[in-house]
Amino acid sequence: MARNNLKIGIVCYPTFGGSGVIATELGSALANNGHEVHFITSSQPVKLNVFEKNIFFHEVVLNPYPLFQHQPFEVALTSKIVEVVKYEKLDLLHVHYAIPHASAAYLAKQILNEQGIKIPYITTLHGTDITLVGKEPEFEPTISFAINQSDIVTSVSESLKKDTYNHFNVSKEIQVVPNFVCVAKFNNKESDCKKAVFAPEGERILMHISNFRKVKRIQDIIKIHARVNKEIATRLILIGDGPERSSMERLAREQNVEDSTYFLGKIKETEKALCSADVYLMTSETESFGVSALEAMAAGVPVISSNTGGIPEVNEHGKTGFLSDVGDVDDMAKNLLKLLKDEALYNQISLNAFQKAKRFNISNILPLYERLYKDLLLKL
Ligand code: GMT
Repeated sequence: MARNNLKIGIVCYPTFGGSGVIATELGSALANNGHEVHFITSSQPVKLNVFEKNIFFHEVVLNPYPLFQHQPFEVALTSKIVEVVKYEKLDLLHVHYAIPHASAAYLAKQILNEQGIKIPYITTLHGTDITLVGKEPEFEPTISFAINQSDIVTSVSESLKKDTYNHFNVSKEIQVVPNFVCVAKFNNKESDCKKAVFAPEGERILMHISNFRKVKRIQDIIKIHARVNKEIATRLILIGDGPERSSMERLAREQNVEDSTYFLGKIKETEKALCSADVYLMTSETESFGVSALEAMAAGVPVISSNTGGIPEVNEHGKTGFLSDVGDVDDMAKNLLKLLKDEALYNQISLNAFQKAKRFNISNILPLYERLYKDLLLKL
């Protein structure tokens, strides 16, 4: 294998969360570019196609033992990283989401060092590892340490970089490498779009995709739909699943919009859904970036969002959509009505959203990571 083609270990969550999706798509793009990519995860990442050339998957297996109240996942992950680095002769590790991946990578690096094997690791901070879970006292000292010990640290937005310095005892330089989208996949007008199934009378389709956690404030989305639907016929499509789903179904009934709200559950190919959307809603309490909003923009869909965290780095007020304070349902509904009632404005914002998404096209971001990998090897 030529030195330009690296052997890369990717550690990430295999689930539908944004960090796992970004890690999987980055791995696929790297493999497509000739690198050999080894995913080390607790199960096969949902978006991973193991039949692609240069892609390998190593499962972290945990066997139950009666003594354990909780399975020691981090120990199993560390041992699996050691095994894969050693036998697959990896050049570097790229860990996504600090908890517990950065600390497992740190420990694996020390173990391998004892055996004369040098393995550098790059940690990418994604969001809740910093803004919600990570800063809890139960995690903070370990996370600060593992971030500082990383050979390179990146964050997915300027906002997340600031949050990291504010919440953690981190002295390490953090480089911002924004999240990305494959524009060609989302801008596919030929795709088999099911708009008529949900909006047979030409109703306008509002859409949201997430893991239905509290932080997403899906209650705001349902309330916005309930208000706007009184003036313009709208249909709300909610994609994903998670802890808030049942209470949100209840809220849709309380707001009398259960017949115009569709809960579709988890969908792998979001491009097949977003081609039906007229407007994308993201009302999160906190959001380090908002990949699903970027995907919507790549499909030419304007975004109505809160103005928190890294969202303004993606969605620009009055240009690619509209932003309001967190929880300001009145303002969000007002902006949505303005957008839906003015065709010229809608078309301009849709075009701007698409143009902005192109800046985050994977072809622009992949070289940034490849450059960092080369820098990483120079540190050995
Ligand atoms: O909250 C999620 O959507 C999942 C979470 C994750 O780490 O899996 O997403 C975070 O990382 C994404 C990819 O970098 C970002 O686009 C999301 O904004 C971020 N979520 C939050 O900050 C709440």
